[in-house]
Amino acid sequence: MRLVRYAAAAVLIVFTRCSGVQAAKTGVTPALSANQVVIWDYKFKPQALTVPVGTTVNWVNRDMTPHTATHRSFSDEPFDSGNMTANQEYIHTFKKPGTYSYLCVLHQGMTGTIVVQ
Ligand SMILES: [Cu+2]
Repeated sequence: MRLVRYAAAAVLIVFTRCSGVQAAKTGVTPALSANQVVIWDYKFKPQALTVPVGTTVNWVNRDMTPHTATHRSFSDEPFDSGNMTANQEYIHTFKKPGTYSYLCVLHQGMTGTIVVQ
């Protein structure tokens, strides 16, 4: 009887550990809201986003590392989030149609595009 209880406890522990691993795997990518760019693992997700004129786009940094979303321009609407620390957000409202390429000034391989129609 004592042995059966021990075995049942062992099975429960193994089961709990396995389901814990599965939860961690499915929880890797943070959920995206409409008109939101999530910064995750040194990438802008989605990398390209198309929105109508007048849309407010929200960036949120889910990395522990600071990042920026920066579009420097004299010809259309420049924007610059400045350094976003972990979980910090930045918003910009796009008033003119165009293709806005942007990057993280701290990691210049991190690039994204907002297409405003
Ligand atoms: Cu960065």
